[in-house]
Formats: sequence, structure tokens, C-alpha cells
Amino acid sequence: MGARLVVGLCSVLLLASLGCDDGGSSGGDGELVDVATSDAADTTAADVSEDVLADTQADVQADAATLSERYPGDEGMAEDSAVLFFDDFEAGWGRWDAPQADTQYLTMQDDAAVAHSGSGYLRSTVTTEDLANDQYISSASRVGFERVDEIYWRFYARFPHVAPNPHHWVRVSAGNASWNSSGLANTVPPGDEGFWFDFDINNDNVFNFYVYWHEMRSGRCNDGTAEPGCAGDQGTTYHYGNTFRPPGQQPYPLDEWVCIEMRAKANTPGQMDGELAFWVDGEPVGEYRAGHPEGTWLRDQFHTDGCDWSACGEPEPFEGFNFRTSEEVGFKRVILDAYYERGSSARKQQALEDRGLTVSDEQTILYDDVVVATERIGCRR
Ligand SMILES: [Ca+2]
Repeated sequence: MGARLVVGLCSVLLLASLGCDDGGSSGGDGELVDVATSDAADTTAADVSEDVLADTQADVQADAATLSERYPGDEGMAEDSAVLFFDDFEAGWGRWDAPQADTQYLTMQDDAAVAHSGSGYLRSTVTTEDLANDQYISSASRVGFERVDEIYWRFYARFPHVAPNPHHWVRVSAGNASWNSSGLANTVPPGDEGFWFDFDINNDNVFNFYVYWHEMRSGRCNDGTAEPGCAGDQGTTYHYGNTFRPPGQQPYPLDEWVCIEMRAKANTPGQMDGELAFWVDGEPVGEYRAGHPEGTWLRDQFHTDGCDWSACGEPEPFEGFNFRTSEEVGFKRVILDAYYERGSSARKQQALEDRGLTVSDEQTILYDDVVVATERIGCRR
């Protein structure tokens, strides 16, 4: 809990340093269809054309289609060799490493009128009263899998009420065989041991990556270093997650299922070719890789929405992520976490009320159709 204590400070700093927000959206991956050619030396023109068609369809099936396109309704997807984890919440507990049964905050539900698929879904609820009793509450289910160099994670989330969003939300962690220290606030993870990121929601209901890795920047100095006396010296050295929030996002709609998918690629050791990206309802929203997008670092945030602070430099192409120094470090766990902190929830509640909104005392998030895979999943068809 000591580590979590420092996270509270972090939110104040983050809120204080939140800057510009305007239009423009980042690019994303296009889908490339690999059209086959046919070796047709001994066949007729008609045969060739049929062969080409058949090969093309086979290639679309095997290479180009997302998992969702290949498995309509997600039927049979769980058995695909690219799938590391699958839960449509139709079979109760037992698929996650933890928990194995309902907890005070996390409960399996059965209601076809609400569920995204079938009748089962997962409900996370943390109330204001819960936070009065316990300052830090993590409502989380977690699962590990064999380490991989590239990961896709799709799930559906639904926010039924106007309420403070979690202090930090869902997490992807990468590590070597023994490293299990993701979530440790204000701690730079060693490059040959692990790295991790949260996928967060701010009070405007838009998303950002919050990333810890061995080359993460400190919030102390304007240039991300932690040298006392530096330009913009904040007077104390700290390392909280580096923030990547794509501009121009539409806030998620209230009480509707939203399809979220993220992608993370570990770098080749010694190179800056690590990548992060996410899609909302199948549309690319943010992508961070060597050379893209253009932006400006200030302390521990990469701003892609322009800047007007005094130390603001010209936007430059993002340098890419050097997430790890060893190939032993791979993606190994996802945590469907909603982590609340009493102080930040109270500040978020006040900010929402100041906008004239009626704020629920119940901070609820619903989840359904979770898939983790080594290739693009896409939204359920
Ligand atoms: Ca379901």
C-alpha cells in the first residue's frame, strides 16, 4: 500500500500539468489484403481465375482477416492458436487466475438485456462509502500467459453512470520469467526485468496510455531528466507513468458498450522499435512508434496537441519505445483493473458536479467479451 500512497500525489501533479487539448487525430494501421497469384502453367484461363479467387479467399482467411472476421460471434475463437485468453463471461469464474469467485467489488452477472454477448458479463462497482472505509480499492481480475513480443487486447466496457473514473484503469505487464512488479508507483523498472502500462480514462471520458519503462522520463525537469537545478526543476525527483493521450477523442457514450482494443509491441533490444496503439469501436485513435506522431515532450508527458508553455519546443517525430534491454522480457499478464483512490475520486466527483452533472455514488464499469491474442482481434461481428 506504500507504493499506492504515492500515486495520490501523482494525480495532483498530472492534473496540474494537464495542458492543451484540440483537434487532429493520429493515424492508425490499415488493413492490407495479400492478394495471391497462381502458378498456372498447365491450366486454362478459367482455371487460373478460379485458382486466383480460391487462393485470394484463402489468404484473406489466413492472413488478412481479423480474428473477429474469421470467427463471427466469436464462435470458436478461443481455440485459435493466436488467442492467449478468452472470456465472454458465459461460464462464470474459473478462467482468470484471480479472483476465482465474486468479491466485494467484482461480480459475475447474468442478464441478457444488459450483456454485450449472451447473458453473462462482469460488473465492477466501488461506492463512495466503500472508499470512506478503505482509501485504496483495486477491483481487479488478472490472468497470465506465456510471454510474447506482441500483444493485442480487446474487451467491451460500459459505464452506466456519471461517476468518477478510476484513478488508474486496466494494465498490461511485461517481464522476464520471475518479474512481477508491475503497478509499483514511482519506480523505474530495470530494462532487463520488465515494463508495463495502464490504459486510463480521464474525467473527460477519453483514454490515454500511462507507461513505465527503463527509459521513462521523470516529472522533475522540463526535459524529463532529474538533475537538480535543471530548467523547470520541480524540486523533487519522481517517476510516474509517462502519459500519451491522443488529441481529438470523442468521449465514450454513457451506458453503451464500447469496443476497446490495444496493441503493444516490444522493441528489438538496442532499438527504438517498440510500439503502442489503440482503437475504439474499431477506429484507430492513437498510435505511438518511431517517427510517429509528431509531438513535444514536457517532463513526463508527450503532447501531440500543440503547446504554448514557455519551454515549448518545435514538435518532433516520436522517437519510439526502447521498452526492454533483453529478449527475456515479454508481455505476460493483463489485469482488468479499476483502481480507485479516495482523494482523487472526491476531486473528480467535485469537478463533475461543478459542471452541473448529477454524480452517482456508485462507480460502476461493466465488462464483456475479453480476448487477448498475438494478432489483431477487432470488434465482435
Ligand atoms: Ca457475455
